Order: sequence, then C-alpha cells, then structure tokens
Amino acid sequence: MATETNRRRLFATEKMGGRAVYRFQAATMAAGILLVLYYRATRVPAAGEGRAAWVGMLAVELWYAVYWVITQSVRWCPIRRRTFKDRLAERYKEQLPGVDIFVCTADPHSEPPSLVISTILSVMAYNYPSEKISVYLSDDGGSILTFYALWEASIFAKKWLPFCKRYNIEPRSPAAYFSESGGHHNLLSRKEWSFIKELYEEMTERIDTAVMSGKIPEEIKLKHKGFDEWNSEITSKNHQPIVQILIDGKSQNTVDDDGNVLPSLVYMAREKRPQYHHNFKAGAMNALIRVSSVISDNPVILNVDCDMYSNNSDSIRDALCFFLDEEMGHNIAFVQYPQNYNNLTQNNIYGNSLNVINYVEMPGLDSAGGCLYIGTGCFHRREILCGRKFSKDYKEDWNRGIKERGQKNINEIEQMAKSLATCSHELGTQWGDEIGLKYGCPVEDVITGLAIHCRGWKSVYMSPQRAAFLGVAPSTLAQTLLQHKRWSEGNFTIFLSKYCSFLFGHGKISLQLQMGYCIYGLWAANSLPTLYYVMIPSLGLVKGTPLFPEITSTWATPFIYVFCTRIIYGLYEALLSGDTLKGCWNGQRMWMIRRITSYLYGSIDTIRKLLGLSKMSFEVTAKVSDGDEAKRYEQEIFEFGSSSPECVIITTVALLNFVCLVGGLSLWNMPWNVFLLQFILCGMIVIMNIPIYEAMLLRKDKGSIPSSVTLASVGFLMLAFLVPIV
Ligand SMILES: *[C@@H]1O[C@H](CO)[C@@H](O)[C@H](O)[C@H]1NC(C)=O
Ligand SMILES: CC(=O)N[C@H]1CO[C@H](CO)[C@@H](O)[C@@H]1O
Repeated sequence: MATETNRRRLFATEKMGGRAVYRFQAATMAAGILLVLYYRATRVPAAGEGRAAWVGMLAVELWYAVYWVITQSVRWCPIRRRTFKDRLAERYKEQLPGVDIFVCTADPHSEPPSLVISTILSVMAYNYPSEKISVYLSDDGGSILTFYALWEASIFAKKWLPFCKRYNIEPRSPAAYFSESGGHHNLLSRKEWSFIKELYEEMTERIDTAVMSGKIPEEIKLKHKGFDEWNSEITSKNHQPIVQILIDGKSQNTVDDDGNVLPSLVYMAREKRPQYHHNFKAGAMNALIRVSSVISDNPVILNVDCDMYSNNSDSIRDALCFFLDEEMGHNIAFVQYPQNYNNLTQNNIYGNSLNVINYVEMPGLDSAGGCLYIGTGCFHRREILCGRKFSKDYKEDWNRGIKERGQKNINEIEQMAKSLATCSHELGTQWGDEIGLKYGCPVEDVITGLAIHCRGWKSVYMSPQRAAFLGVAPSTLAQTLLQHKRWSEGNFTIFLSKYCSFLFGHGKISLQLQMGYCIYGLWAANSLPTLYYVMIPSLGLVKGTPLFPEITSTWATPFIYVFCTRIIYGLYEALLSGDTLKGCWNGQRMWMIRRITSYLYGSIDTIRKLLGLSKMSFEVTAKVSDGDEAKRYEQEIFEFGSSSPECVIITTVALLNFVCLVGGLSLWNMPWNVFLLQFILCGMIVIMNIPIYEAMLLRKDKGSIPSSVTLASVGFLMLAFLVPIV
C-alpha cells in the first residue's frame, strides 16, 4: 500500500540533515544568552560610573536575544522538495494546464530593452507545449522602445525557439547562452550556431541603437500597427492604455520556422494619468491579471522580473508537479523559486548572494506552512491570487483557459483588454485589497503572500539543482544599500501595520510562520542596536568605562561562548549554502554596513511615513553600470565614489573604532583584564573595516571615498568623543 501511494506522488519532501548539531547549538546558545542577560541585569553600576551605557547594553542584548529566538523559527526543521517530472509526463501527457507568464518592466533606461527581451525569449522557450504558454510584458514606462524590442523578439523567436528545441540547449536566454563560452556548440551544427548568433547580435544592436537615439526608424514603424499607438504627446506618466497582441498563439497562421505554433506574446502598457495613483508593480500585475483573462485566462500564472531569465527550461513542469499532485496539490497556492543571481563576484563583495536565505531560511519557512512570495520567480494559481478562500471541496479546473474565441477577432479582443487596463477600472472595486496583489506597501508581494496564507492556503519552496531563474545583482555599494533599504523598509512597514503577521495571521497561520515573517519584518529594527554595539563599547574603551566582565571572571565565559558560537554557526551555515570563506568574511562586513545604513534609513523612513511626514516612493535599482565601475566590481574592490550620507555613517564608524583601538593601545597602564573583551570587539570591527580605510586613505580611483566625506566624519567623530559616557 505504501509503495502504491509513493508511486502516485509527484513530489517528495525530505528533512534537511544536521539537525542534531543545530539543536545542540541552539540549546547551549539559549543558555548562554540567559546567562549574559542575567549578568547584565544584576551588575548595573552606580550612577556616574557608566550606568546609562550599561543599561543601553542590556537593552541591546535583550533585543538581540528576542531577535535570535525569532530567527530560530525557521531553523528548527527545514525541508527540501524534489519533483518527479517523469510521472507528471506519464500521467498527464496532453492534458497539461496552460500557463500565463507575466514579465514586468518599468523603465527602458535602467532596464535595457535588450535585457528584457532575453528574459522574454527564455520564458517563451520553456520545454512545454507552446500553444499552452502565453507571455505578457507589462511596460510601466509606456515606451515605444520597449515595444519595438518586443516586436523584434517576436520575429527572432521564430528562429530561436526551433533552435532551442532542436538541440535542447540551456540556458534559453540568448544573451546568457551566447555569452557562455561553451564547448557545447560542438554538438550542433557550427554553421547554424553562428547564423543564429549573428541574427541575435544584429537584433540587439538595432535595439540598442534605437534606445540610444530614442527613435525608431520610420520604415520599421510601418511594419506593425502597434507603433501607431505612440505620438509626440505620449509620456511615461500620461498615456492611454495600450495592448498589442504580437503573436496570437490561438490563430494557426503564426508559426515558427519549423512550422510549430508559437506561444502568444502580448505587450501591455496600462493607462497612466497624473491624477491617478498607479500603485507601482502591484498595479501592473493586477492589470496583467485582468488583461490576460480575456486573452488566454490560463489557470497558472508565472511572474518574473524583467531581469530574471529562465535558466532551466523544466521549471513549469517542476511547478506543476506540486499543483497537480493528487494528495497535496489542492492545498498549494503558489510555488516560489529562489532569487539567484548570475553576476555575483566569486567572493560576493557586497554580500548579495542571499545564500543563507535561499538554503536555510526559505526551506525553514516552507516547513512552517509556506515560504514567502517574493515577487519574482513564482508560479501562482490564478483563482487563488484573485482572492479565493481555501475550501476542501474546491476543485481546480485545470483545463480552463480560452480555447476558441468564437466570433471575436484580434482587434476586438485588444479593445476589450484595453478597457480592463484603464486607470478608472479599479475605482470602487476590491482590486488591490481582496482581489489580486495588495496595494499600499513597497513590498506588496510579501503581504499578498501573507494574505494567501491567511486564507488557508499553503505554498512551497522549490530550489532545483540547476537554478530556475537568474537575475542581475546590484553591483555597487550604493545600489546594494538602496535595495536593502527598500526591502527592510517595506517589511518594517508591514510589521507596524495591521498586516503584522502576529495580528493578521493570529489564529490563521502557525506561530512558527508568524515568527518567520517577522525575521524580515524586523530587519530594520536591528539598526539602532547594531549602531550602539559598534560604537559605545569602543568609546568606553578610551574613556575607561568597562562594559563587559573581566576576562578572568567566570562571567566572561557566556559572553565569549555566545559571541563565538554566533560567528561559527553563521560561518557553518554560509559555507554549507555555498559561500566561499572570503565571501563569508565579506558577508560579515556587509551585515554590519547594511544594518547601520540601509536598515537605519529604512526604519527612519518608516517612522516618518507613519507620522505622515513623507509619502511612499519607489526607486528602481539601476541594472546598468559604467565601465570602470564594472571593472572594480569584478576585481572585488569596494565602490563608494559618491558623498552620500550612508558613506559618512560608514566612515565615521570605521574611523571611530580605529581611533579607539589606537587610543586603547596607548593607555598602557589600564587594567587589561577589565577591558580585554571590549578591546577584542573593537579590534574585530577595525579588521572588518580594512577596505574602508583603504578607500579613505590609499586609493585614488573614482570609487574611493571623497575627502569631503572623510572630513565630515572627522567632525562627527569629534562630537562623539565630546559626549560623556555615564
Ligand atoms: C544555469 O544553467 C546552466 C546550464 O545551462 C548551468 O550550467 C548553471 O550551473 C546554471 N546556473 C546556476 C546558478 O545554477
Ligand atoms: C548588468 C550587469 O551589471 N551585468 C554584469 C554582470 O556581471 C558580469 C560579469 O560578472 C558582467 O559581464 C555584466 O556586464
């Protein structure tokens, strides 16, 4: 009987190993933390001898203890998922459901159209029946350049798709495929390979030239009616709705060079008017849900960012193994893939790899009832995304989807679709609240996922060996910090709103999952405690205020134990997740920098918004960087360059610790056993900051720290020394 059930399952769930080590570590760590807190609480010095600083340390350590407990929720029993695609193929054969693929882009200058269409081509070329795929591009920039690029892609697809399928190549993004210096083209005809490569390069060049000049050649404009939508009055913030079906998979007359049907390809720019709020990406996604409902209306929706190409042509089949599983499938609302990057440097200088999140935290959330929806690389069930509540009896209609259009021709369908993408369509409806993605928060995806979980559904996390999607990581410090500011701010806003997982999820999702959501919700709240910990003990060192037990006292043991275990276990997790040793070290530095800058800004802005002092804004992270910057990135050299306030914070903290270390060393006659722990802490911060000193003093390139920043931080430093530690 058991084997019978096993045979039928389309996916397997396995517990991750190493739990004994983990639980031993967690138990001893908990004991250590309690001892530290006990020591702090019972040894408060007299007023005037550093009482305030001591109480501050107590508060910070208390906070860290709470946060540590929260982060354990996802480490208790992480799981891995494995799929059986052969069983899926055997069982469903021609009966597979249709899939709508949504790609969102916002601006042709920070997200170059040639990059966008590589993503589009990669998702059109999935190893899946073409007539069951419809690809939609939402262009929030409303740009004719993006439309032009998509039109070029619709023509190139006729060559590219047969090529991919004939030789079964991977990855299926032409940009990624041709930039990989692979020996794998030995397998295929060299002539054909060069021919396709040349076609691709010519196309990219035409697109890049058009983007550069900002104009489309007149003779091209005659080739498709869609170009007529644009006139000189149209701007990205003020235009009518545009929907153009570039390839209509339903009509049999658009076929590729081998005579096979192509996936549908649709361009959409929803209406934009200055007087209407457009709700950023969530607004675009909701418009796509409606527009697609009259064109293909497939039951499964994949949502990817325009810079995340598909690196694995089997992802659709993997995801369907979850949805179509007889035993568990009916519970599952979405399948989330990890956010992986293709242009990380080997040692991950800006700590962008997200490895620990991808390999430890997400699988842990999965075990707690559902991983987060992170806004890209995610397969949804349409009905559930549109607000359906969980019910045992609900049976998904996997065959839904528009097969025959009856009497309507393509123009009528486009007109219908346009009427669904107007500004006023959502007025007085539940869109953005009960239906579709939620509005009103910069990380709309996370609350949308939370709301789905709270309606009773589960989600799964799928991380196949070969990454399913690869995106572009920020490649400068400023971009990295901006991205983290946005994430931390968004999640903190959720935490402080009615969508806080403890309130909104109370009684609906497990406590473990409520805590899991808070790991990210409270990122921003770590900023002040960290700022305190990297400054006050060091200042105490030069001012003669002891803040840790003497090294000879037994009370030093729990402090050292907690500190070392935290580092060693963190290292173990990072190495296991695939970081290099140097990468972990860089990760530690970025951990500190993110907390004292991005998270600090994130929390300040959240509070300001709560008090009504500022409005929500959304900055797109640029996906391009200039030549010198790119070179420094590849050589793993820190990029500062601008005199932003973040830089001032980073240099001030670095300088302060350096001065305190030197100051401490020069006080020979101080009681060393009292100050040794403080000295070590300060020393570690200094070692971690070595690249900052280099950028301040030694480097002369454009990415170094401008002298105005150094001067400003010297000023702040003096102020810091003036403040007495009481
Ligand atoms: C992306 O796919 C290629 C094969 O096409 C594979 O060699 C590579 O390892 C994949 N990348 C990641 C990060 O898994
Ligand atoms: C857009 C971008 O920055 N892409 C870069 C990613 O990294 C590779 C090398 O690591 C560069 O070649 C790309 O230009």
